[in-house]
Amino acid sequence: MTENSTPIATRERTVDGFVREFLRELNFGQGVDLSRASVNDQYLAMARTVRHYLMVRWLETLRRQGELQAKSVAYLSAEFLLGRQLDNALLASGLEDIVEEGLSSLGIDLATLRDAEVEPGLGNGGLGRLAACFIDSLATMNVPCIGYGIRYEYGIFQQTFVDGWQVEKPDDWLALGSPWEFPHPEAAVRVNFGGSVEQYQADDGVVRRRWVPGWSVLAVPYNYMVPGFENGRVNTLRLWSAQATHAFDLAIFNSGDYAEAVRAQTFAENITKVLYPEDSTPQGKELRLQQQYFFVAASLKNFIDEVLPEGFDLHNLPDRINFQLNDTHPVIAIPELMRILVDEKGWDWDDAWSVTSKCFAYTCHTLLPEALEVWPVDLLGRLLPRHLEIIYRINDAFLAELRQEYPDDELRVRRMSIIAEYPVRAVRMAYLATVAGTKVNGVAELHSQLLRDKVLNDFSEYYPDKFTNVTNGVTPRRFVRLANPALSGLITEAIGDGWVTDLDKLSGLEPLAEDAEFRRRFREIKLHNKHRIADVLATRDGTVVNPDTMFDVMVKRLHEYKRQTLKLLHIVSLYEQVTSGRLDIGSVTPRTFAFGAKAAPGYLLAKQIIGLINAVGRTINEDPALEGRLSVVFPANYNVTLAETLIPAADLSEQISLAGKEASGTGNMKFMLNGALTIGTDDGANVEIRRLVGDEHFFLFGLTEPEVEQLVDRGYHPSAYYETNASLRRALDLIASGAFSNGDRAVFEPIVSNLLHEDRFLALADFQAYIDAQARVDAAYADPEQWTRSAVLNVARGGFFSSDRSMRDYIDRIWHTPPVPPA
Ligand code: AZC
Repeated sequence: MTENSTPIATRERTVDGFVREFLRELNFGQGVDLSRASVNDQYLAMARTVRHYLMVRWLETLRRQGELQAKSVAYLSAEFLLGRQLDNALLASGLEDIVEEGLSSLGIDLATLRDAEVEPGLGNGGLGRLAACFIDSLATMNVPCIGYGIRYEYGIFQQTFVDGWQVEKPDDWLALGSPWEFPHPEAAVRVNFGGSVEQYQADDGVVRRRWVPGWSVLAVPYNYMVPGFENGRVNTLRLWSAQATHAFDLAIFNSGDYAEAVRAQTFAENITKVLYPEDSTPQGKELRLQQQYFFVAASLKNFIDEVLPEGFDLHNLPDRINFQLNDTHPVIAIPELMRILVDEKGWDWDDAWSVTSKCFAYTCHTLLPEALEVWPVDLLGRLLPRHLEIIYRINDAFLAELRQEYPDDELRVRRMSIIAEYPVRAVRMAYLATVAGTKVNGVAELHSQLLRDKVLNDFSEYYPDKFTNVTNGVTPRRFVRLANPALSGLITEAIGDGWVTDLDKLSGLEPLAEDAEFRRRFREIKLHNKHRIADVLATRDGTVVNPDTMFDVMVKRLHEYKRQTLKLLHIVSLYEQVTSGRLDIGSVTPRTFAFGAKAAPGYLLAKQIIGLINAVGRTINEDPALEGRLSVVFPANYNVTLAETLIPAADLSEQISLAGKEASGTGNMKFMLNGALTIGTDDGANVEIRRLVGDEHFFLFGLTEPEVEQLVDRGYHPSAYYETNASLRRALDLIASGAFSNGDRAVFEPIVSNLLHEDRFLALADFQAYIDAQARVDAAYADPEQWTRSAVLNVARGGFFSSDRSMRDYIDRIWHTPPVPPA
């Protein structure tokens, strides 16, 4: 690196240097002076200043990448749930101390600026947040990676409560400025849709087919920095925004039809207008398929035309890139690459297939059959006619192969067809990804096993080597180092700071679980974190929580399979026993039950459950007899930012999905690493958490996956549990009586009757086991020394759940992309 190419970063890493840079940004970037600057002005200037410090590293990373042409990962994901950027950028660049001091010399409080940042909520939940953790880890591990996704103008909706019911508001996250992005309108690429396919005679005399699109839009890239932790590497996240090819029709405008004049523009820009808020029940909406093809087509084109050097021989593409498909959303990339190679480059089919089938790998994030995306062929054919043809041809070849392998098993062949025939003819995207991908992975051991043995069983028999597991992980930078500064300080004091990039080092804390003084400090930190969230909730919502209680926390999307209702039945049962006088409040472990959950706007039962949680919460919180001992908090709009203060305060982590339904979970890992104990079923990554931490430090309950299957096969009758279990009956009767709805029995009737007559996720079957496990929790909590010992061991044994480890597994098992040496 020459001296000239490092203007800011190396020369001005001092408090004075930072202050100068900051004031310059405030004056020349925001156009205000300090005395008149709003908090938002200060935040924007601050963000840009920090950005400058990373810039040299970013440019250097790009330059070296161009030079080395090392094998990279392109992480294709319709969602990146990034969370706030400022703190992460400060941490990565090692500027925290300088900045804090510099700002305070100007009379500015860094915390106030932090709070001014609106988080980019460009994802629904697990899968989107996982993508954000993964790109953080790859940057930190010096692995070349480019993230490709969608720049939604509106992210995941803002949740508010009106009388306890969820009301969604648009998430206008760009309204106050977006200092972390770099738009490149000059690098926009055209993405086509619709039209038809024609046959023509090419120059070489061969008859070929090509797409004659009906309409197109521009994809404008917005680049984001993805800084590694203190290693000087800055990878890129490229999010695409849709723009019309022509702004508007001047002739129509002049004739006075203003709405018509901008129609095309509005239509095009709708593609990236808003994130679909369905998590795990995709709606087969045309706009959603448009979004998927839009970002994937732009990304492939960008990679081939811009990232690869000129003249690159695409036969070598598999040596240069892995396109990782984050769930089925980007799977349309497979026929798109075939189309590019066959139609645009003129390759023959077999050559194109041989390259394409080496470039992609697919991660599945679900076990719910309804979450596996399927696109009706009439819709797909209308929007992407050539891609549909290509998919049919891929399927023809695949079925022919299968018939050779299974000559007498036409039933199996049909089962495995990429094209489903019922209820409508449709493309099964997971099957397409499995046929074309080099690998298919689940996200926890149990999940991968169930994929192999059940969901994709035919495929795992046919392609035994394709199937693998990579257990999820979370980034310790954001979810420990930043989210829990007090605990981080204690850990660093005990074992040094190497754990931030090598989380296995946490095992060094094991002996300290036996050290009374260490445990005392650990407890003190937990209490401190409870006060911290109590302050946040008091300021944000005016909610009062008592830090001197057990924090029992369940935060995740609202879904029946996750069983928030089971948690609720526990609470209602406790309340019922106390108010009916069968249980003395003095003998109840004081608890604060905390929920956080958004429901998909169209998921009515989930929204009712939110209403019920709030109604029960209101009743309990208003009961003077319970004051200070039992309370329920449900802060609206649970998001990454709230998670960062809530999780470090938790004592008990609720991971109570029905066994065999939660693919992995990642919240469970964040809680563990922040010293909460888990009450959980044998599901997803809970299985691995329990194995690592040990049975004595984990509260296991409930049916196992095979038991669930047996029970369902035998015929599950939830009402039988209601009839034979008195406390369950009393709890359900209390809800049904209208006790939480001013006597109105109709309000929560659908929830009660669903539980009694359907209960798809066996909440009633697991009720008693859950109550018993909660009694074990109470007993354990009564001994603070033993509890803290377990909590410390949870941290010490949680190193496996770093997303750095997940990335190593992807690299070893799927990508084979070695890190490049640091600059
Ligand atoms: C989630 C899974 O539900 C969760 O168990 C997992 O930890 C997470 O992905 C990351 O792998 N799934 C989703 O968010 N969405 C879909 C469509 O599965």
